[in-house]
Amino acid sequence: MNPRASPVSTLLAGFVGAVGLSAVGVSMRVLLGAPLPFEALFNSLTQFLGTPAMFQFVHATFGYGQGGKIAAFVAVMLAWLGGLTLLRLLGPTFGTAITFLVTALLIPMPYPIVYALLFLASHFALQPVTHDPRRRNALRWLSSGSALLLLGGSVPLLRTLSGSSTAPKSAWTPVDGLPIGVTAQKNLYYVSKNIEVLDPQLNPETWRLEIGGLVKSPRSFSLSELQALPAVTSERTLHCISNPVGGDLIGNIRWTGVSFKALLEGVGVQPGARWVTWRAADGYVESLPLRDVFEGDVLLVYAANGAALERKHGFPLRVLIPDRLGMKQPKWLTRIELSASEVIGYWAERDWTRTGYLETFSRIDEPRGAIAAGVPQTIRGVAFSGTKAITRVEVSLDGQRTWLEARVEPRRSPHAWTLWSLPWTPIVGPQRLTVRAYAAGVMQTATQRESLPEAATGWHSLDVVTA
Ligand SMILES: Nc1nc2c(c(=O)[nH]1)N[C@H]1C(S)=C(S)[C@@H](COP(=O)(O)O)O[C@H]1N2
Ligand SMILES: [Mo]
Repeated sequence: MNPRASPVSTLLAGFVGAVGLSAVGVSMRVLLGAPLPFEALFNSLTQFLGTPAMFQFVHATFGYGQGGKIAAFVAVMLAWLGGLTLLRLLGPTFGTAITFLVTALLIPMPYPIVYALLFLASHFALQPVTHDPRRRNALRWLSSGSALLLLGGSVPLLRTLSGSSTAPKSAWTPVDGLPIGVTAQKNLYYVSKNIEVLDPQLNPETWRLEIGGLVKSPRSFSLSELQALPAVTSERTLHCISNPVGGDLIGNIRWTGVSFKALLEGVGVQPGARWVTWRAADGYVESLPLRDVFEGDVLLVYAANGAALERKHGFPLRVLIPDRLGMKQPKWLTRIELSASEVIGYWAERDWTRTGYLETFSRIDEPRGAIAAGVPQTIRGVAFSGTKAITRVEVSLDGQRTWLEARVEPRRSPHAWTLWSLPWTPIVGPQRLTVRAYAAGVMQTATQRESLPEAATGWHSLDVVTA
C-alpha cells in the first residue's frame, strides 16, 4: 500500500478496478465465450447449494423460482468484487500473484494469466490518481459510476426475483390458438442450473450433436441433418422435481424431433453398452439405462408447438424421456455417449434422485379470483402420471370428508397430462376444495412430502371464499 495515498482512495481505486475487471470479464464471456471467475465460483458452490437440505432452505426463503439462485449468484459476484477491492490494498506484486492463484483454482489457462495482467494494468492505471489530490475527484466520479453500473445491472435480477411468485396460469385457458391443455412455449416454466443470461447461446450453423462411446460408427449430426430425418411430433408433459404440490413447474407441449432409437440403430450399438450419457453445452450431464431407450420412446427435439426451441428451453436440441422428471432430460444437448457403466447425473451428484421417476400429480387450476355464491361454475384442473393413464379424478368440497367423481377428458397422447372438470355451485362462506387423481387405478398418495430428493407428493387443496 502506498503510504501517501489515503486508505479511502485506495479502496475506491480498488473498487473501480474491480468493477472494470468484471466488466472486461463479462465482455470476454459474451464475445469470446471465455470462462468468468465468479461464474465458475458460483458453479462450484452449487455443489453445496444444490444439496436437498440447502435447496429446501433456499426454497423456503426465496420461493421455488429462480430467486434463490439469483441471490446466491449476486452474493458470489459481490464476494468477487470485494475480494479484488481488498487485493488492491496488498500492493501490485502480491495482488497480481493472488489474483493469479485464485483464478487458476477456478478457470483454465491462459485466462488466469489474462486476469492477473489485467489486475496489474488496472493497478497502475489507477495508482497515479490516488497520489494526486486534484485527480482524486476523478476517482470519486469513477467509483460513483461503477456503483451506478452495479445498481443498474441488479435491476433486471431484482425484477426476476420479485416476479417469481405469480399464481399459476390455468391449463384450461387456450393461448395463441393452441388447443386447450397445450402450453404456449412462452408460458412453459423455466428451470436451469445456470443464471438465464449465462445459459448456452448456441450457433445453429456450427453446432453439432456427437454420438460416440460404445457405438459401431461414431459420428456427428448438424441441425439440418437431424431435421432432414423422419420427424416425430408428440404431445408431452414436462414436470420439474422442484414443483411443489399444486405448483406450475409443469407444462405440456407439442414437440417435434427425431426418434433416438432410430438414430442409435443408424450408428449401431456395440455389445457391452448398457448406459446412455447425455452431455450439454452448460456442462450438465445425465444418464439413462440403454434398456429404457429401447423400451421407451426417447425423442431428441428441435421444435415446440411448430416453432424452433427458444434459447431458454434448450435451442437447438433437447432430450425428452417418458416417465422421468425434467432433471433427467438435458437441454442444449451436444454429445451422447454409450458406456458399460453409469455416469452419475449433475443433480444426482448433489444427492438428488438418480432415477428421477415421476410421482402422480394433480392440480386445481380454476376457479380463480372472486366467486359468487349460488352461481353455477366449473372446477377444472390437470393430472399427470407419465405414461400411466389417469383413470379417475376425485374432488372434495367439504375438507376431504366426501368425494365427487370429476369428468376426465380423453388423453391426446400417452405422454400428456389429463384435463378434468367438475360442475359446482359454491355455497356462501369459505370452502376448501381438494383434488386427488388415480393413475392406472392407484390413488395418488395423501402423504404431504416436500420435493427433493424425490418429487413432492400429496393432494392439492384450494381455499375459496364466496363474495
Ligand atoms: N443442460 C441443461 N439441461 C437441463 C437443465 C439444466 O440446468 N441444464 N435443467 C433440467 C431441469 S431440472 C428441468 S425441470 C428442465 C426444465 O426445462 P424447461 O426450462 O425448458 O422447462 O430442464 C432440464 N434440463
Ligand atoms: Mo427440474
